[in-house]
Amino acid sequence: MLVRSRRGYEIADHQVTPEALVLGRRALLGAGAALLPAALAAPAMAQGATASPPLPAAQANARYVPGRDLTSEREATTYNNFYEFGSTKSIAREAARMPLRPWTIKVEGMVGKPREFDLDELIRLMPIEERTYRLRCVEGWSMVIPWTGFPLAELVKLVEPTASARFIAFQTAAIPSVMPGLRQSWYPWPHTEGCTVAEAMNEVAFLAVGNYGKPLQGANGAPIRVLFPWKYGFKSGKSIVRMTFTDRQPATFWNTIQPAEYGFWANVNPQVAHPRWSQATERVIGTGDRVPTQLFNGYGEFVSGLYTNLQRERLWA
Ligand SMILES: Nc1nc2c(c(=O)[nH]1)N[C@H]1C(S)=C(S)[C@@H](COP(=O)(O)O)O[C@H]1N2
Ligand SMILES: [Mo]
Repeated sequence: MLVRSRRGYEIADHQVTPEALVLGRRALLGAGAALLPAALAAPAMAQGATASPPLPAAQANARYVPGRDLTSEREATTYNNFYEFGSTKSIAREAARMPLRPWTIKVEGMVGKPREFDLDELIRLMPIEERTYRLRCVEGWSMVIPWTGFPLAELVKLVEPTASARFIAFQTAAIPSVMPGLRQSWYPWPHTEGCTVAEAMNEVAFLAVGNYGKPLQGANGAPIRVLFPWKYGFKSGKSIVRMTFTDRQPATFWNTIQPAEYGFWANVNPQVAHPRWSQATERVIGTGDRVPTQLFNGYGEFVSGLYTNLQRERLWA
């Protein structure tokens, strides 16, 4: 794991830069820059103005043991759920058009210190590390992905939630010029997800800005996405622009669409079937193996204590 991640950072410099140029040009064209004289458009393109800068150095954290082989970078960056870009798994090319800078995250609501962070400023403030987490989609497949980022708790502490704040709503960017999925007007855009403040303070909750040692790609929720690996993947909102602290359980995307199938809590449990399929096993992307699904996706030792007083809630679907 250590060796692998270090190699990732070395790659980042010479591989991400050309990528940044491509992204910058695509994003500009998308924004109508094709109409500009080439001489005007060129400087912005050359700087990759809307792409992510390289990540700071990060140590791999060995506390969270994946227990399975890493999913290949190719699979993890090309087999995705990101409905803003379409409802198939193949949205990586569309998602690469997303403009990633400047990027701000507004943190507001029931906090003592509401604040709008410039993403690069936030990254400088936070303790950056690498963690390899399992990801279990409610559809019955899974991956193992090395993420670069920081504990969500560190950001929560910075804004000082008030005593009555109990939940956090996470809002995803909605950019019609690059997100064709937004035209599917029956979905409740913008995408929102939510957790309790207690869940956000749990050590496992993570905000990722990279994976495989490189800045996140659009498909994985660039430039910043949240991760709750003990919950089904749909709880891990991508491309976050706003976090709102509140005393009420926020409306969330899949729960609004189909409450009978997708609950607010959505903790992984192999014994609680989805109404239309079993959750007992999962298909490992890349190998095709079927393996048993674990309670809390294997993170129970860290998170089960969050739910001891919530036994009357629908914790598992
Ligand atoms: N904004 C947004 N976030 C989202 C989704 C989405 O469609 N839109 N899909 C979710 C689902 S269902 C899963 S399984 C994970 C997939 O993350 P990955 O593509 O990085 O593996 O992202 C989650 N976050
Ligand atoms: Mo999912």
